[in-house]
Amino acid sequence: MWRTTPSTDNEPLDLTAYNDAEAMKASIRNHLLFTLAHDPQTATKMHWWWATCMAVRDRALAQSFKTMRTHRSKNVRRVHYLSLEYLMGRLLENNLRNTALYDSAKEALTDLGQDLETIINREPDMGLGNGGLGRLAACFLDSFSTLDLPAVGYGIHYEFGLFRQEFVHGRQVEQPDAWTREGSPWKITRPEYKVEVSLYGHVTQHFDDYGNAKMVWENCRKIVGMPWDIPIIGYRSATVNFLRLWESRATDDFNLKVFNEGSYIEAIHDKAASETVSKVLYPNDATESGKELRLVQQYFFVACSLSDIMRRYKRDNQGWEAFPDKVAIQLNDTHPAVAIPELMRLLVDIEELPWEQAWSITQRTFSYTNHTLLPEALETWSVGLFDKVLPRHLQIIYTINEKFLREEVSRRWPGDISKMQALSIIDENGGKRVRMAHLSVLGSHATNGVAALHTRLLRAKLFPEFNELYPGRFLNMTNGITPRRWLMVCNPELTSLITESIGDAWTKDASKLRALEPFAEDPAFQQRFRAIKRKHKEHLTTIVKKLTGYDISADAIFDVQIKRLHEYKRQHLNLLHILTLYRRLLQDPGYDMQPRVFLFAAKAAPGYYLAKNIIHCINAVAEKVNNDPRILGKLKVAFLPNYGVTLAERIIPAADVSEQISTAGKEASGTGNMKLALNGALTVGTLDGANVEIKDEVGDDNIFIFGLTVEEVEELHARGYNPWDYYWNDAELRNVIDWIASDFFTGNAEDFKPLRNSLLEGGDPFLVLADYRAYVQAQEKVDAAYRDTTNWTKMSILNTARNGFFSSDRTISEYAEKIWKLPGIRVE
Ligand code: HBZ
Repeated sequence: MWRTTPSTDNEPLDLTAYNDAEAMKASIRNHLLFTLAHDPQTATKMHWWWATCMAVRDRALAQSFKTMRTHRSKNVRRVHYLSLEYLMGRLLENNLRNTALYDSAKEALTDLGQDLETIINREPDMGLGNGGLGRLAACFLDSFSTLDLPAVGYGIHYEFGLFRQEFVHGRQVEQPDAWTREGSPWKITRPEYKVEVSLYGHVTQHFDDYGNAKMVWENCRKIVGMPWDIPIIGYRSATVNFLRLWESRATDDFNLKVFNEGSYIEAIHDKAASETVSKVLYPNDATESGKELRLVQQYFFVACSLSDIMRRYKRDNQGWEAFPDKVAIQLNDTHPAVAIPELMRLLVDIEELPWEQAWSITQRTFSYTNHTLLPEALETWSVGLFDKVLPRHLQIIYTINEKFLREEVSRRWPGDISKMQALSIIDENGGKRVRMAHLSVLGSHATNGVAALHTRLLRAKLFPEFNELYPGRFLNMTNGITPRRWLMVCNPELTSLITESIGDAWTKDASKLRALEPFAEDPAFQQRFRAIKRKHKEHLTTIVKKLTGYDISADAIFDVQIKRLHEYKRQHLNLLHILTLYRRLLQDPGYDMQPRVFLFAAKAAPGYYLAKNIIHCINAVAEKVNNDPRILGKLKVAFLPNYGVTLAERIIPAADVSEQISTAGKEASGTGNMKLALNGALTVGTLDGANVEIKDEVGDDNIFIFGLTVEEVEELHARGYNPWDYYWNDAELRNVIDWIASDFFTGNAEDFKPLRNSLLEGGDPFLVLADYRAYVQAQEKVDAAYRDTTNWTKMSILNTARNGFFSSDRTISEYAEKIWKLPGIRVE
């Protein structure tokens, strides 16, 4: 019988004996009846989903208590991952597979007259992120627990995650994503750990009895951070860590105010304003908008998290000098960088440590990951806005900067004003702004890039002066993805084939996938590998039909580009190639090409006009191409709406070709490139981001590389790039560009003028025209290669075998060893 209490009151809860189908069944039934108050007869799929999640959650919590006891009794060092975004996707299947409860849950539900797969598909995606950066954070959480590392993830409990995307006449329309409207069985509120946060107000200098000056931040507005915890279950590991998400609430004195002053309406208004802070995720994945609410969000979550970290530290330790020995804090880009002046404020103003000691503690505590080189994506805040929202923090930043310029920069480069300007945290060019990247490099002991090429450019182009000053501070940590979600969960069939062939050691050490290499030319293995791909392609055809109404054939090459929509990612280069094929087919119906389906999925930032124009154009081309009987179904195009983690899990195992075609030097790493290659898709890519390392791993014969290199891009810009040269020198290119600007696709020649103009009059900032011919040629090689089925399958298998390096377990092990100095801790 299923019991909910431990046998002895003070023993750690042990539910490992309750993992069979019978126990799971009892557990699911009990939760349905007594947690959800539903009779199995009237329960909906939503209730069954909740009950199943709760049954898994019970077991995870039992393990989390053991984890907490172990960590606390050993007073362990922990890493605290600060990220404004976590793109978690669905959790039930992942948690079932990680805990090995999948089969018993399936059997239990079948006994209860339910179907596990249907229940799994009932879960809404937890989409609290924009793209790669947020998904990386989610993969890292999986690796923390899997590797038994003591870790806490901190973030914001957004009420609305990334918008839901719909198409209306081919144009993107945004709808709110109320992911938590029905609550979530995974999140547990912890009111006992709520935190009060101050904002706005002003700073005054006070003097104590001895005449010592002290800065006091007063007349602040207060809000409360309420924590929600989500258990993070690793793969076959005993460690269950937590992701702690802060929700903003009004302070308790709001109630007093209502009662005392009779200002009911004003009080309710203030309450609503407080609760706005965690309301919605900002949907920009590159350009920074500089909005006040965004800065408030950043500070709110940082202040809550640091207060929580310090509470835990004080509980188990004495004195501040040992703080960096127990606490490592990783900043996921500059979004949480205000943590640096916040820790300084807490140590200097509240704990009354001397400045120099506080600064040393701060630098030893933080490390910072940079995710972009794009100048428009580097976060800066106007000094005026900063002063209004966080006046004391601005003072602290000024002090940090003055000391740095005086004690370090002018000592190293006496009298060199240009070095001062290059290094200063404050950008003085046209309205003073705080450069968050400079603050992050300065306030931490390590700054890392996310792929080898990106880190090289970080040192050479973005932070050359910092690199001269602190040569050891810049490290590379090539990104990775969790092989649990991106192979075991999304492709269980391939998972079984691999394990059957080489054993299961690869699930914890993905580099062991190399053992598959000898199977690459084995006809029996090849045949099974192909059958699995085929099955996923067939499944995807039904999804495409449902989402777009288009019929596609699983016989065609599935060529996919799935990522945020941005000019630097060059979805429009892909589009020019599609139009090239379309024209060739119209001019010569016998044109010999392998049937191909081009699949896109991408959200555009709501204010990014050109990105939305590109979406509209791809949809218009799809509508024309898919309904044109003249091309005999050789070409199909579909733009799948509302890209997210779950849709990615369906597309990736079905892909033959992976489009990774950013302008060299612009994509920091990419992680979709890794997911697709791991599932056997062949990459068509530029030498950008982690593509370079994927090429090194899989070998030149198993990837299609094309286009300008970073150096060539630089030279071209230096010579003076003129897209018109390419336009006039390449008739086929000219024809497809002119076609875009004709009335052929929508009946209105104005519709795609913005796109056309960006490529010509607009100067083509991302060199689409310069790379066009090389790209078309690379695609011709893909077409030819696909005709040799045996060799294609071999290449595909080698991609699976040789992508183990890109496991987030490897990435996190490197962070733990080189940056955090964080040992794993065995939990019973
Ligand atoms: O981070 C991405 C990079 O573009 C990609 O190359 C890399 O693989 C990935 C993980 O390192 N960056 C983002 O996804 N960035 C954002 O989503 C973002 C979100 C909010 C912002 C700015 C950027 O204000």
